[in-house]
Amino acid sequence: MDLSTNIANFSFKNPLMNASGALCTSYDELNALLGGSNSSLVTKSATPLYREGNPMPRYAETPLGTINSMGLANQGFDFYLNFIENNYHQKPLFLSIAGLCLEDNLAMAKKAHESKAEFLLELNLSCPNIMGKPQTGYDFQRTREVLEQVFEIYTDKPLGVKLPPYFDMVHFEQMAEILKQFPLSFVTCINSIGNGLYIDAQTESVVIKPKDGFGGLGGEYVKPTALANVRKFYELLPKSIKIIGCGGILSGKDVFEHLLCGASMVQVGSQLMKEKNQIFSRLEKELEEIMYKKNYSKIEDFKGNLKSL
Ligand code: RRO
Repeated sequence: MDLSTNIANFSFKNPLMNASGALCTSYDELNALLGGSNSSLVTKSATPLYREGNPMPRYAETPLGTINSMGLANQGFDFYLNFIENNYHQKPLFLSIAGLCLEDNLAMAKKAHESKAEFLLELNLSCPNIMGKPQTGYDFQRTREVLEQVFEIYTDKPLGVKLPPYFDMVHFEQMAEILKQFPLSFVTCINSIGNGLYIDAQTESVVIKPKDGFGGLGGEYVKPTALANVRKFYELLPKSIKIIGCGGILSGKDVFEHLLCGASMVQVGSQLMKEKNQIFSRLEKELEEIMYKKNYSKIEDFKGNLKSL
């Protein structure tokens, strides 16, 4: 079975990687992802300097997924770029950045541009957990300005954006019109569904501390929203912009569904947190079994081929 896939000039031996934020903040976590059967990894979204993040508890597991409000807790950009520079020969790697302002994104993009390492850059336009800061991806004009300025300095390496979920056909179309105008290599759909509220009836309390319990939802809750976003952007964007599917992947069947909607790769977040890195070999095996039963020998045999009625 051939599970290989491509984004820009990078080849991946299978379509499996972590979602940014899931087990990719510390050196030990990143090192474990480097050794796993996932073909690639993405680092925790970085800011120029170390950030402590929001007060704890700021992550909770629920029966159908997870809720988080980490608040961009990370080691700082130089730590992640350094990790990539030391390890990019081992696997194709993604570096994620999420500046709190345009200047921060430009400063990090400039350093990434100047690095001799080869990697893909994922620009996170969709962090839902910074108090007082709306998600860039929900402000269409701002998204255009950010991309205009980033592409002025970031010209050589592949660049993609991590998008928030959209829920309206007009919003899919407006965002696609903007994204089309840039030489993006990929878009990642979706970040967590922002500002959900999970509560515990027994204790009559919220389960995470920041923002009175409001946080980003991931896991089973979000799969239909994720598939809708993957599908719509696959249809609306030129085929040179690959889709990375993220949201609700618990099994090989979920991976298959994302690929069928048009994803070239998939990212695993909540279920990676719950099950740890061994999930990747299970997902790989389950995807292979589904492909075998359906007589598919490679991803191109079914990628994007979702049928309408
Ligand atoms: O750090 C976070 O709170 C966070 C980020 Br940057 C993000 O993009 N998505 C998310 O669910 N949490």
